[in-house]
Amino acid sequence: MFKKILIANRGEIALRVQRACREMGIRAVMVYSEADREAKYIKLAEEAVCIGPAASGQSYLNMPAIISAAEVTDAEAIHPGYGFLSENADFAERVEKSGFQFIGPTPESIRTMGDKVSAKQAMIRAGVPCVPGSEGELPDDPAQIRRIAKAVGYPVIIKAAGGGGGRGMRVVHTEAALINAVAMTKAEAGAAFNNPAVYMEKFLQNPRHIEIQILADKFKNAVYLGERDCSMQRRHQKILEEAPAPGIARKLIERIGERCVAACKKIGYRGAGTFEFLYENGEFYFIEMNTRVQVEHPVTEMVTGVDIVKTQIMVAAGEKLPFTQRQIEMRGHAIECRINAEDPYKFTPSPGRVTMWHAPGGPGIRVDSHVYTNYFVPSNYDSMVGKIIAHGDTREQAMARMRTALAETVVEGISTNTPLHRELMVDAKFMEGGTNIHYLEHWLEQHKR
Ligand code: MV4
Repeated sequence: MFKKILIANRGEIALRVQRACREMGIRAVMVYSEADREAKYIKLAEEAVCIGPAASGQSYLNMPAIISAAEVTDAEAIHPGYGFLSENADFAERVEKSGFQFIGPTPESIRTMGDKVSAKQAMIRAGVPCVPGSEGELPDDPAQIRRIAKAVGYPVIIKAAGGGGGRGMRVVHTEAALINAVAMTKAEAGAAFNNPAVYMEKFLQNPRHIEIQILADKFKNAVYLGERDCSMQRRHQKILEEAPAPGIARKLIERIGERCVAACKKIGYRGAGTFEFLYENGEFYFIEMNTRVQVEHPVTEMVTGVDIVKTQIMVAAGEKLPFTQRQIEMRGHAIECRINAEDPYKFTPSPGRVTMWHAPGGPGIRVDSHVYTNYFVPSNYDSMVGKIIAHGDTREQAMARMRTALAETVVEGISTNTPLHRELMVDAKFMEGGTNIHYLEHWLEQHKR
């Protein structure tokens, strides 16, 4: 096992990985920007290295600074967390060329999944069901594009190969709008991702966003850890996630989970990964794969008892997965509320001094946050300041525990979205379960203030 790991991230996920290291007896080297100097997880770290000024381009995205920090501290591996460099294949490659283990998949896997056209082709070959659409990149010939759209059936969606997470997409309802939409998406994709390639899919009108968590080692062992329902989102920012997905038959999940595992084995995937699906009318359609640990990983940890971050580190060190699929059991239900430093209804960022932080507790409650009373939320980064996770034997119990936890939560000095979570937790449609990806935006429209 590694003796020392460098954690190339900040905030709650840096603390989450630091905790895994402590538990495993691994020394954690933290890196920080000038804006994060005062953070408690930096003060309490065994070792910490400043990698640059507040702007992430000069610190958390600064590859030479991070690799140098690993060199001077004699770390053996680098954990990228999520966001920042976590899905950057060039970074993973530079880490390994510098003699460190990247805690994640191979650069080739990251590259394949980063290009949404090659990702989809890999999944089709591996037998994972995908949204019907163009076979690969769209050709230039307008007549051919029209023919593909006609075969797929309107409405269609044009997506950038270099996009993902909702960036670089355009819905097309009629043939009259098609060619212009393709040209616009290509131009935007060329500018934004330096890659003008686009592809086409049937546009699903009211899907849910269901994702499958997998873990794989370097010996082609892989397991799936069930699913998460991440449909509650606004402008592609998830705000609440849960596991399992309400109302989806276990048999269906098992079938799709087994497909994901088979795909991992086929492509030689290693580490943690997430297969994102749209789910509509009882069918799963693959859209993208994430090659990192995700913000919402704790709901899966709560229902399976598997420590995803620890397992990521173990398999990166070359150990075998410590469990087989048969040993994975799902128990109860978990819900995660993301706490953001923002206006709860206008969504404008609310950075600044937290004059009071009181985190909830009690049975089934987990809080992943780096915040404490007197912490200063910098304006340079994402607004998420923590996550409250509630587990229960049933979804009803998880919701009841989450309501109690949200009632106990006190944050003063900045605005947070806790009031929004308190309202959603007593919303009739949410309580019923199974709301789709448009629900929150419609709800906000109807609850305007
Ligand atoms: C779609 C879709 C409907 N049909 N693809 C948005 C994020 C990116 N991961 C894929 N996205 C979508 N792809 C087809 N063929 C609708 C979305 C979508 C969405 C997906 C998941 C979660 C939230 C979403 C919000 C708007 C649109």
